[in-house]
Amino acid sequence: MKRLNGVVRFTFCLATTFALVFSSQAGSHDKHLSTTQPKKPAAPGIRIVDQNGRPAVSGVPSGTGQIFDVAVGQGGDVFVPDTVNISVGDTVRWTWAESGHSVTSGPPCFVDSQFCSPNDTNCPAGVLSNIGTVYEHTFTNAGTYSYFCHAHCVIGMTGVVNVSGGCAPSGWSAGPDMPTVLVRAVGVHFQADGNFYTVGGRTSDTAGSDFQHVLQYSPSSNSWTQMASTLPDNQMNNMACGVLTVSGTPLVYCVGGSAAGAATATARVFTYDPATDTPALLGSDDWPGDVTGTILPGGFTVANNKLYILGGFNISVASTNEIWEFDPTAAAGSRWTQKVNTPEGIMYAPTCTINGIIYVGGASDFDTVNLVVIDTTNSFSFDPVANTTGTIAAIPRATGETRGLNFNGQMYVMGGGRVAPNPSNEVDIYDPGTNAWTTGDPFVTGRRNFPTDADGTSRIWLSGGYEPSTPAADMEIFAGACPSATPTPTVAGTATPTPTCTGGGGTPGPWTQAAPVAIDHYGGFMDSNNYRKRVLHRLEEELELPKLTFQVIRRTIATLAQKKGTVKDIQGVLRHSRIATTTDVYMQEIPESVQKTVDAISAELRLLPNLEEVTRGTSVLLPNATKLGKEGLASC
Ligand SMILES: [Cu+2]
Repeated sequence: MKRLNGVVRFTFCLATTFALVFSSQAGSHDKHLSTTQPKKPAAPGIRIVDQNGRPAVSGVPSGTGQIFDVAVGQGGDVFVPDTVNISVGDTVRWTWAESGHSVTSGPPCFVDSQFCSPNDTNCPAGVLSNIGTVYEHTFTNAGTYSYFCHAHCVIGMTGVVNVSGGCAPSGWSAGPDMPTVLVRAVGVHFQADGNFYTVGGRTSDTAGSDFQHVLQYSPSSNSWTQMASTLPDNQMNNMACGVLTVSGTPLVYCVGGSAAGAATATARVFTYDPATDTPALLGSDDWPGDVTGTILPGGFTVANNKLYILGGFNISVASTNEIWEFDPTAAAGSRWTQKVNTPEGIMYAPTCTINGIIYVGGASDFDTVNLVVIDTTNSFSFDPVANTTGTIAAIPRATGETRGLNFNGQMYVMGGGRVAPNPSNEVDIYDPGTNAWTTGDPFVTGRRNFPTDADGTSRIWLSGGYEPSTPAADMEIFAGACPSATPTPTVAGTATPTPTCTGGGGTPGPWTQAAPVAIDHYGGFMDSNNYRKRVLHRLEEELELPKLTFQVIRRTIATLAQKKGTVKDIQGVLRHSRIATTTDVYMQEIPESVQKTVDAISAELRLLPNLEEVTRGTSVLLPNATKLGKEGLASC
């Protein structure tokens, strides 16, 4: 049944995909293909190569130290493919198809020096390399690695390497205890070394219990270490922290905070460099959101190398509703910019950034009648570029005093809250693509005000906090589910697919997966990168296709349509400006491997007995059907 459902969904979504391909991708790859590609020797079963004849990236992590190829400047100022999904220990190999480009790590247009062409040295220089250059980097830590071309970042020449830390054992497991009980510290994943840090916090609620230290959890040794340095002051509780990169160096920035038992709050900013165990006061640019000296930061998150603080807590008075943007690269004295206000006052709010949009799901508030902190379901989005807030579906339970984490493009709201039955161990998952909430695998012990963070792709760490009112030291670790139970296509003569998992085995984890859609929650088209990740990659796994991209679909359309219409018709459907593009690039004899994917898709479609009935969208295969009705889009 799963298989058939997959086919039905595939058919529905293919219609959507066709529409997206026509509307957003038409013509964009016209120049990418050549008729004289070297061919890999054909292997049994389906095997796909890219335009250069190299093995195509499957989108499924390998876990076995493989090499993944990316072409630099192929067909324009782009990386092809611009997203690769690999496992720890895998290598990405960039090959220059054109001169005048670089591979430079960092959030778009900000060098963070984690890796760079041609030799990983002096990354801020942004050395451009010539055609034929080959640069390799092996990824040893899980995480989401953004990179860009130094010359063309501003026009969108960017790429992403998603590095999975593996998938076993899937689900929650206990980690080692911290060296101390700890509440109200901030959890920070530092991608450059792969470690999870706690910054500040306190060991009880009595004055003088402030913890002016950083704890380091190393996933590789599965152990905690208290760093030697001492943080600048005792206002260590409820800070807003995030990793920002300046002049090629990523640092942890922390803003605000209070001392245990105090009714005042600092506005100062300090940095902490995990690489050297060095804290430093910024010395300027105190947070303007705390002009009264009594306001703690609310929700916080990093977007595009800027730290955002949403709302706050005017201690024992009220929640606040200002949004402040901190740009570490701006001149001293001008690093803060006030944005629009939040729709309601929020504090201790679960907040994260997904594809540049900031989401809040649940938040504490202050009951000004009974003078107590309460939990709410307040939820909204904030677009930091447009400087607008938006509505989203409200989190299904009230919570607060916890974090929201971006985990594989969804927001995970981790337990939290203080009004019974909180604090909770529930994990609520918000999917921006569907504007819907689901419930994830809960962790074991409910808690609030605990340090937590994720590597973005495969691990979530949390530790300590109030359980339910007593400071704790225990740790829980989530390992993401295996990306697919059958990550590698079966090769004839091999008994079983090669699972990348051990221990937990090939059983998919318990995390929920929303159905793919093509409409975002504003009613517009989903961003094509999102669509590629959420729809194409999932269909690819579900149908065990080795590669499913916009390009493969366009080729499929052209090839299938060859038997159905004239060249002119197909040119119209694909919106090619020149008929030569249609005939020479898309309708030509294509590599055997791509042909097999075309055949596989064709076979899937033909398997369905009542195809015409269930896919109104198949009309796009007919000549001149360049405009799709809305119903075709809404069906998946
Ligand atoms: Cu470039």
